[in-house]
Amino acid sequence: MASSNLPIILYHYVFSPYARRIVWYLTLRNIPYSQCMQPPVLPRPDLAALGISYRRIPLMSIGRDVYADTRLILQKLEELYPPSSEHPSISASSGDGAALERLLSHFIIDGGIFMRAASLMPPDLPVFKDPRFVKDRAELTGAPPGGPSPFSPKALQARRPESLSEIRDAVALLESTLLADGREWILKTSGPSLGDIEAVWPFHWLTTMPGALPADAIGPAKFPKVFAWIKRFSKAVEARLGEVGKPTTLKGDEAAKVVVGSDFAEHDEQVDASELYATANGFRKGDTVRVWPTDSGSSHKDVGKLVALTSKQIVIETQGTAGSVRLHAPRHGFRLGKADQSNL
Ligand SMILES: N[C@@H](CCC(=O)N[C@@H](CS)C(=O)NCC(=O)O)C(=O)O
Repeated sequence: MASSNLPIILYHYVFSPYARRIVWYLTLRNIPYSQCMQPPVLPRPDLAALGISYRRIPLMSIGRDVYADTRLILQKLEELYPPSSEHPSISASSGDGAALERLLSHFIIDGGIFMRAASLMPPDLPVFKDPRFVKDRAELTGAPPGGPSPFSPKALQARRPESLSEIRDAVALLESTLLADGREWILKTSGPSLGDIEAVWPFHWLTTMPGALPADAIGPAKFPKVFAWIKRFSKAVEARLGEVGKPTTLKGDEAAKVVVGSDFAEHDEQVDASELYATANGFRKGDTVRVWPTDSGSSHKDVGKLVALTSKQIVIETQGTAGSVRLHAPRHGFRLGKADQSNL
């Protein structure tokens, strides 16, 4: 269990749609945090100084624990900040609503909707003229070095028709099912909820990039309910952002000092002896292990001492020039290996 009066720092960059999921959640729940802005391409020395080689954005520190992956970050914030008058709940704690939150997360992230949305970034965006960006994103996706990048303007153009069809299908699903009865919010709540965050973010992102969606095929005329909902969501979070104000921005070394100088957010963490993966592979607390995501950014493997392995998370202790931290990764979408098994 995490504890709540520790400093929270979000490592991100403004254009990251994944990071926006966390910014919206923190904002809607009035949870104070600072931010440490990162470059959109590698290297990221602020994270390397904490001994972290995980390359995706965002990461979030709570005290001296650092969390990778928005799904684990949201789960930890839910634990850390139970509903109160200061931090009202925006999630369904059980039943159909909780199931829908999880299923929407799987649909959008594991079901490929986000990757399809990423393929719809307009190929003429200035960023695609930057060879560093194109190469960096090829590395992210595991494309063979030296080969064509899936994020070159040509490759994007080639994938566009198929991606448009997938995104249209997802928008049509929302229009004809969850939003069909004219409700304002996905889970029929009185304001935007976690269910809305889980469903809206890639579509919202696409509407912020002129030229990403052809208005006649995927726009308000064809899908009025979905596009009105995206606008409503955007307005509601902008209004909340205006009320709670901007977070403090810390430089990398300032952030590192806060992180390594803090107490841990989680205590008494253990390798759960009943975890099949631990018994089958002989993992013990203190083993030197490697952890990495299996879907993208997989060549960035974090090495450290195993602190905990449970049904929900893998925790390792990393060592960087600024000090050591505990890095947490969710079980879903991540793999744990022995540090000496370099063939994994
Ligand atoms: N499953 C991860 C995915 C995160 C992700 O892919 N983030 C993008 C930015 S929106 C990224 O890291 N891109 C490459 C980079 O910035 O290095 C999560 O939920 O946090």
